[in-house]
Amino acid sequence: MRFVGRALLLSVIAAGSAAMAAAPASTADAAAGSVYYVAPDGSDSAAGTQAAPWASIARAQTTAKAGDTVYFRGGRYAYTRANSACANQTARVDAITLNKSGSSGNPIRYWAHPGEKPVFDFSRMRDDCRIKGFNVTGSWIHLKGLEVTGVPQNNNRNAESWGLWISGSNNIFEQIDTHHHMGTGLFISGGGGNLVLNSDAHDNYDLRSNDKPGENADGFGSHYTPRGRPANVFRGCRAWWNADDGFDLISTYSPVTIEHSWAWRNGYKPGTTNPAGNGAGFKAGGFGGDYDPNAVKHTVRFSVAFLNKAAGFYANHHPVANDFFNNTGYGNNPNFNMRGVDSKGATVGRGNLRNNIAYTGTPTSYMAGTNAAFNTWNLGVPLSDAQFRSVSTSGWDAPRGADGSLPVLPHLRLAANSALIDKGTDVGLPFNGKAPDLGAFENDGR
Ligand SMILES: [Ca+2]
Ligand SMILES: [Ca+2]
Ligand SMILES: [Ca+2]
Repeated sequence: MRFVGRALLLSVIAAGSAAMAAAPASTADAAAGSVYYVAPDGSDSAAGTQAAPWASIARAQTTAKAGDTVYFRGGRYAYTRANSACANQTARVDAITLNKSGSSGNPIRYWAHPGEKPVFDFSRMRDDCRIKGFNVTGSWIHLKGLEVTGVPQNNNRNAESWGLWISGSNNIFEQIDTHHHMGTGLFISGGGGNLVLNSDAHDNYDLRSNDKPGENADGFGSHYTPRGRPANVFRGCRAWWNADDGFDLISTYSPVTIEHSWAWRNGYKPGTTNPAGNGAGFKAGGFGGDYDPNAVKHTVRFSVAFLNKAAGFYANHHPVANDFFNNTGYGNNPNFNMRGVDSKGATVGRGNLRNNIAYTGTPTSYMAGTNAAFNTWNLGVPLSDAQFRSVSTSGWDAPRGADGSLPVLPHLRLAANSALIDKGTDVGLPFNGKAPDLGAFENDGR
């Protein structure tokens, strides 16, 4: 646990000042502000107290201000229509609009009541245009413990709908379970300094997209943020069985850090091995294949990709070299694809790769031009199932810890006598023993 704590501390520092400022909100215990309650059987004309809760998040937002906490009781919050009409069949509407901001150190908190599971169910919405379940345009908002499901596509004239759409900044999305949408689970579009923490996105499938079914439903996305904004950070997140990609960072001009996150079986129709969309585990940038002089470096570290339809870790024609440190790719096609683009538009390998494991499947592609060292394919270390405590690909969706932390599984962790222990090189991140190990899970010596 000590190792994890140090890793998180360094991660927060690396994520930049905005993320540092946001961090205390996730651990704040005593809200200085007022506390309100919402329940599925509440009433928006009630007082918003625990004894007389409101019924809707919209009602709560009209009263809650910076520093306040709104608790949601367990149960189902079902939506059947958006909060505005579709102007036409390709317009965008919201079920829920969060447009009221908190402030630095005093977010507005929309939290599950401790030990309870509020479920926001949008599956019965019939609006005939593109739908955002949650549209978060405000900043300094902290959502925690909410399940978000079922945003539909109700015509075939568009690409995807979205579970959560975020254009605000400095928000925290913690222990969010976003799934079974006809589009991306959580989609950052233009915001910066957002932290997505210990959240899951799975089984998303845009079966009515007009380009091609399955082409647009990613688990998590970060796109279109202008240059110069603080990093958006994904930490402790899992993305599985999304029809397109697990994590997708195409077309963004501010940095993204993904760490301690897992992606598997993306690119398939959920629950099957029938091909659907692109199928990258971590798609780290790119601009539709073109060179873009404003590209910035993204970071993917301490993360695992396995059994994705396409690449586990993919540069996606990114113009600059991203950092890929201490990741594990298992059974992807290939595990690391560093296909980048140079200023003349020519294909070239782009990536800084250290301490990574590529095991089974195709190890790598487009490595010419990368800066790669101390990875399994550079070192010639022995690779076999015996190097790991387990190579199981099931059970990765196990329940999280009470604090939202990832389940601790033996899968793809190094065996006690593994030849991959201490074979890495110091990249400025925490490690145990005399050197970093290879892969996503540093051996703790036990
Ligand atoms: Ca796609
Ligand atoms: Ca995608
Ligand atoms: Ca070590």
